[in-house]
Amino acid sequence: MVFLERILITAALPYANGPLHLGHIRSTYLPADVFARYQRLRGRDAVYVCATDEHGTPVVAAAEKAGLKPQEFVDGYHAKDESEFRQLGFSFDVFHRTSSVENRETTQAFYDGLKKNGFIYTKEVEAPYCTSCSRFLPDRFVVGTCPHCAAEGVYSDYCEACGRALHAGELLKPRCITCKTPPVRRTSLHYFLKLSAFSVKLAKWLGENKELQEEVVNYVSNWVKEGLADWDISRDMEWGVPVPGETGKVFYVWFDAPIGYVSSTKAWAKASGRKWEDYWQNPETRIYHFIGKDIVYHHYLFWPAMLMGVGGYNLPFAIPTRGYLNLEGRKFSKSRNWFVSLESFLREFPPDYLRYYETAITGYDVQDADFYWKDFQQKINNELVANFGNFIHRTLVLSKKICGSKVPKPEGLDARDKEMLLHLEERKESIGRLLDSIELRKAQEELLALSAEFNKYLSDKEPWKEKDAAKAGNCIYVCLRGVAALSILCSPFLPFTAKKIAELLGLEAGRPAWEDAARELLAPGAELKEAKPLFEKVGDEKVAEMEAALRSG
Ligand code: B3M
Ligand code: ZN
Repeated sequence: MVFLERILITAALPYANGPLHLGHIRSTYLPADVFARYQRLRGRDAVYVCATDEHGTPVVAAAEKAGLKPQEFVDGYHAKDESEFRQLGFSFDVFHRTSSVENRETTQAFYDGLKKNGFIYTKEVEAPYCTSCSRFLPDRFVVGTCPHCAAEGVYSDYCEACGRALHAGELLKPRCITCKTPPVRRTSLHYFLKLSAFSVKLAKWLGENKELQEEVVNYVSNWVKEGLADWDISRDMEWGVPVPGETGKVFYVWFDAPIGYVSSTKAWAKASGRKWEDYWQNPETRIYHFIGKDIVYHHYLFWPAMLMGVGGYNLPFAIPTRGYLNLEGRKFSKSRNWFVSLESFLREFPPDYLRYYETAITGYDVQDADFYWKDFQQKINNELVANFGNFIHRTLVLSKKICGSKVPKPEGLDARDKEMLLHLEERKESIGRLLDSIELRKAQEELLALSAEFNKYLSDKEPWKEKDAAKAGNCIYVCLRGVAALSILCSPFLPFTAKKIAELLGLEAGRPAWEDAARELLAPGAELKEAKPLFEKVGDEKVAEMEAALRSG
């Protein structure tokens, strides 16, 4: 197959330190999946890469709490995350892990390249050390007060309140996370990446790349103007990618995590006989990193600087960034039990319900959104079921009644019939344009607008009352064209539903066939399957049950 375009899509690598919840899905994995599925349907060479992020102090702290070795601990979450993601239909070409051999080798190669190019230096630094735990306390082993915004309970590497990455020693009033002792200072040799050397290049790249989200570029550019401090990329701990030539030192998790995008691509390429270099080093490939707004600093500054510093790599083409999801007006919090895990959602509802709802409440911007059970119910019942599902079901029921479940042959279509067929072509184009520009919510709205138009057409035409058999047949024929088109156009958003519709129509599901959506896919005379409703409404009792479960904790 000759591919017209090559695209690499990544979703932020989930930390293997806790269960996935509904909030994780919205900002990255779902939008990236909708985009990847669409790109493949267009026949483009699109690869969707993800992995678990398995290093860092959060993982070690969680493993210690669970009484497990870090490796055993992350093995569990790697398997669990992958299985839940697959249940939601996320079509990763590879779901790898940062504790892999590929990631260790690639990280060390990045380090070698940066060192060779003069961007690494070492320096003795004073680092927090806990005398009662007898260890250095990097990153999340220390909590304290943010020096920029004065927020309390902040980890020493990143402030969730103001979104700034913090440097070693900056945190005020530090305490050991395990035993609450204020740490003492001990010197240790640390490795630094000369981030300051990239200020000019980064500012230029941010200013010139029109695909980057403007609102994000605006605040990131301010950080560059404030001046970029060099970045401490080593840690005194055992769990991580070892710094070559050292013992007891590993790279900072944020150094090896984005390299996980590259190493996962390598693992995939090796397994599928492809070349990873085509994706990372051929300048014609477009790289899209889907992220949440909490990791802007790392993706708009650190990562491009690393790529620039090593040389020979493509820079990100776009970094679609989205806000947080709240739950019924409050932040998701596992510790406060304000939480709906993916696992518990999937026990109750079909995966496409979550896909539909979260796409419906997520624009291409950094606005936060809220998951409300009542809103979820309303959108599923009034939009997905009453509009989209209803049109498809009505059409199939009427096809049986009026045409004996055979696709009718069109004869002398009238102006309205023809107009509907034209609509299909137009909507296919406009939905495609929106998807290409990552306006996923708008694209899904157009999909629903299309089924609403067809519902109206069917209601206006009333083929069940029509005495003229040819006219009634024409209406069914046009509606079936609509159903067939919807089965393709909905598949990036609702892959499970798309498959069901294709089965009802006797179409082969999952072909790269976006271009065919508005064509005659069902030959007159073709047999249709027995109509079955695609969806069930979300009942009031179920909503009450979910709300009660949340509030009882
Ligand atoms: N592991 C998870 C997060 O902060 C973090 C992302 C890494 S992406 C290279 O969302
Ligand atoms: Zn301690």
